[in-house]
Amino acid sequence: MRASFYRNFLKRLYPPTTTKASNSIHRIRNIMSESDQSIGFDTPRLVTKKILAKLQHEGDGAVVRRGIGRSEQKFLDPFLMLDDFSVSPPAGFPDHPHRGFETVTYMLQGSITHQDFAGHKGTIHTGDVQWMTAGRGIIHSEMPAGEGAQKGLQLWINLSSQDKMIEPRYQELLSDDIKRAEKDGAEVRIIAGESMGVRSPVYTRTPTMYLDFTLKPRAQVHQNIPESWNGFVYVIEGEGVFGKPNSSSSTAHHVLVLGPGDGLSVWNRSSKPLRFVLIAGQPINEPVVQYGPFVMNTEAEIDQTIEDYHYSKNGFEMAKYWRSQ
Ligand code: FJE
Ligand code: FE
Repeated sequence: MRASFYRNFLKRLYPPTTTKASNSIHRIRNIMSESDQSIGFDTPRLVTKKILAKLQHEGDGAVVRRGIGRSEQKFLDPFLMLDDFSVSPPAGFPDHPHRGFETVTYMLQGSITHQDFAGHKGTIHTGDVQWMTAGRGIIHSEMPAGEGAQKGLQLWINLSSQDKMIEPRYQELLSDDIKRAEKDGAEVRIIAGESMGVRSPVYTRTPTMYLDFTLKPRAQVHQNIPESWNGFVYVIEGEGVFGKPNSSSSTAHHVLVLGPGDGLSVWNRSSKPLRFVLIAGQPINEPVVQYGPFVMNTEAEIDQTIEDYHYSKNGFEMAKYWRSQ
């Protein structure tokens, strides 16, 4: 079996540490804890591309580190954009539309208030997630709700042609409701998908995995990822070894695009915590035509969208007199 081959390969590189050869109980325990880390996959995914998300200005005075959606990586089907954002009042993302995809906002520090043209209003705080399906149309503002820098990640996930014009909807996950799991110094918050036998309740129209891992020094993790999906890592904090045990380490603010395989292995060999998100999704395999906040399949659909937005129709009806407060 290839899984056991890989496990043995790792064991050879990382033999269980024993201080005394005679200490057979320790030896057995160490071996067991290693196999507890059970690698449930056959083919480890390797990092095929490493991209530094440099700072740029967006919205009205906000700064973002764009990981996906920059020239080095325009698109990673089904992902259109990943921004690591920081906004301090009075900066923010004032009234703007979306059509044809989902935005997922995950707060890392502080709060953001969201208001939309259908009267929805809400504030998400550190650790909370807003999963917004824009569908046929949303116009909203996203503004900082506290003093100083309010930080988080915003991911844009494409919708398939049959879902682009669905009714908009929101799913809000409060920090306390986000399920966690922990194993041997590796903690995971499960925003979407499944990890360590725990599943998120979020419904993802485009099948998606969104996991937030924190590894203590010397911890490792082996996460399954469906073989046909595209995936990447974004390093939030610290330094880690991704893919294979002898690869060079990656530091904060890097996107690591993953190659083919059915799982990811990560090691924290540093003396500080390592925090990263692992995001993967089923590719849609359709043409993508993007015009700013509108993402459709054809130029004609983009022209139609611009017209709908301009004349407040086909989903943008509420736009006519609406302004955020
Ligand atoms: C947008 C420019 C933008 N990244 N991260 C153009 F800035 C935006 C936009 C955001 C955004 C909002 C938050 Cl809360 C976090 C972000 C870009 O709103 F939609 C377009 N079209
Ligand atoms: Fe937005």
